Amino acid sequence: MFDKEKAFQTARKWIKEIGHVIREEIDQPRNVDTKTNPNDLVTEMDRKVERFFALKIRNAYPNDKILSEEGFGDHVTSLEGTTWIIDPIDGTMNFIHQKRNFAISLAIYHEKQGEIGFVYDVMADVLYAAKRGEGAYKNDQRLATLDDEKKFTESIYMLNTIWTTDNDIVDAEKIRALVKDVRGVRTYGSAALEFCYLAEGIVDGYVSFKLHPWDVAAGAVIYKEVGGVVKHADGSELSYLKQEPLVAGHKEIVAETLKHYLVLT
Ligand code: 2AM
Ligand code: CA
Repeated sequence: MFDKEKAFQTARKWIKEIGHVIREEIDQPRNVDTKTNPNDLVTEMDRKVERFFALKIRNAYPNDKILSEEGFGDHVTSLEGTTWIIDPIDGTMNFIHQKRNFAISLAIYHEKQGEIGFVYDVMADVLYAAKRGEGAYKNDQRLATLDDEKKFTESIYMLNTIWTTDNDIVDAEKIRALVKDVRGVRTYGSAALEFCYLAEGIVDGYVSFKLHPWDVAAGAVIYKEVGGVVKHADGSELSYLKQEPLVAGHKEIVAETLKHYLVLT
């Protein structure tokens, strides 16, 4: 049986525990390795945090699956049963260069539904959390439902500026048009935190084209609780099983983005 409240409390405790360790060790010297390209970074801390969660989950929930970034998880091909989707450090580049603006992202999906989402801004000690149907929280503060009125031209939009340069995934000319048409653009470097900023209502739209399930799964649960929309860039639902291009935001802003600006190549 899936005991949602117990899983929520247990995961919360683990996140706080390992978050404390990260803060304690933030100034230690780091070996930085690269993965798929010279800017795709990983440290011993990414692996240590993921290993921590994997051991805890395998011990307490031996029948559950783990979908995670650094290799301690399972080969997950469906979200049937219960799946923990984990990014031990989302925003590794920020972790290394800035020692802040990174997050632990942990979601629990049960029978294909995102039931629990946690995004922990470790250095700020801010925990964003949601249970499906029960609202989203920033620490103890319940986040308000999004305003109905939000104009695309008055929105603040998040995107990595790399997508305004020629690339194989999306028409960069359309993305440059989007940059001109919205009020302003921000890039924070952690997809999980970017979803939480959407949930707080301090930014209104978001596109990203190469995110993995662990970057997105927890933030999507949190954002949907305040009425946010999260879609595949072709307008369909995300699978949360593979790398996918996405658009997220206020309902009207997602509609406008899909209609005028997203041309996948
Ligand atoms: P990460 O730090 O867990 O790798 C930064 O723009 C956001 O994109 C972060 O959420 C980051 O997650 C993710 N990211 C970084 N490099 C990536 C890559 N090569 N492919 C896909 N996502 C990446
Ligand atoms: Ca990561």
